[in-house]
Amino acid sequence: MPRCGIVGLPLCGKSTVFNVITRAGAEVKPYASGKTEPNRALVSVPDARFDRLVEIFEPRKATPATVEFVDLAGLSRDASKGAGLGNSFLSFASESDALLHVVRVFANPDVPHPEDTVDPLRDWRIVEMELIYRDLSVIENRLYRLSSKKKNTPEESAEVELLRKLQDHLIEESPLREYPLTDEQKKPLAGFAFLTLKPELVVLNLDEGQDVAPQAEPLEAELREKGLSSVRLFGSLEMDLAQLDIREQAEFMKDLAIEELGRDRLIHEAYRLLGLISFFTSGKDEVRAWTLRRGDSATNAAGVIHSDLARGFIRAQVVTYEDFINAGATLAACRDKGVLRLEGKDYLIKDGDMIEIRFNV
Ligand SMILES: Nc1nc2c(ncn2[C@@H]2O[C@H](COP(=O)(O)OP(=O)(O)OP(=O)(O)O)[C@@H](O)[C@H]2O)c(=O)[nH]1
Ligand SMILES: [Mg+2]
Repeated sequence: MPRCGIVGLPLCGKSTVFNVITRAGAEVKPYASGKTEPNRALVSVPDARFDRLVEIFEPRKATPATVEFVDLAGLSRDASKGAGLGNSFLSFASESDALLHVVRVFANPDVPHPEDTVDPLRDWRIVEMELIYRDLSVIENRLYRLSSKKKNTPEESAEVELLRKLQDHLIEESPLREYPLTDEQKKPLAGFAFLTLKPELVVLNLDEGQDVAPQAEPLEAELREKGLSSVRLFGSLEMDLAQLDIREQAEFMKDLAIEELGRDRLIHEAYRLLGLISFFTSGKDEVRAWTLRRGDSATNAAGVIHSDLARGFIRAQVVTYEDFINAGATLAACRDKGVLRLEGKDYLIKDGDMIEIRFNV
């Protein structure tokens, strides 16, 4: 199950953003809680194609794709040195596949700011620095252990050489994502779960009607330059909207002249950032969206459904969602139009493929 960890300074609105995404109702308050156990929730990925397939097949069961979101305790300055809830927080963050970094842009005088003033660019840098220091300490521990061995294997010597380079890079206060790593080099590094190698999406948490330009633009400019994505979100407002039913929500959005919820954009962007795609299986029993990594093959897809399907894989019957709809939304019509394909083991699954696995065990 892909997992997205929510990070940021204390009181920047992490639990608010978590509630917006998950509609879970986690506690949100204007003082630090000292809570270390993170809030977790599974979120269905909104997907209009999936909704349409459910309408067409009217299955007994409909199962959308899901991502787990984890709301962590606030990360203070010097957390990597053990300040605040520092290290326990950082170890939770390392279990995530991607980070959602929340930055406070809202003013709200009732909520104290750990750095006293609202300054999104500064705050983003403080947290980035903590992530960098955390990665540095992971490398230092590993180098220490390797150097205390009598003799290193050739693999270990190669590891030491690479880790030293990464260490220098981090000491320059640069995140590992900016270090040119080959795929070959990345593989053995996976076990370290480096925080600054994880994909990161920045959420600017602001108030509706707030003139954000002077506050948010320096950070947005910096993120553009670094190639990181960001999303603007009215945290408190969307959390309130998330409590309403669909019709009330639509009315409020009209009154406030809001065209699109940040929530859906945020979940889509997180899914894309995680490098994930969806494929569908559909029938009268169940319509289901399954999750794969971009670049996964037909046997990977079979294995996600059931290990037997991967073991006894013969062929995958594939039609793209668009072809299926354009052909008239039945498999027979797809067959007539010649858009139904039989693919082998190595076929790379595309986002939106509708699949049936032929197998024999
Ligand atoms: N005005 C305004 N207030 C907000 C917004 N987002 C959060 N707040 C307020 O800020 C306070 C902290 O919000 P939380 O979501 O609990 O922040 P947090 O980052 O989870 O806090 P910790 O977990 O204690 O670090 C609460 O009083 C929220 O109501 C926002 O977009 N606008
Ligand atoms: Mg919180």
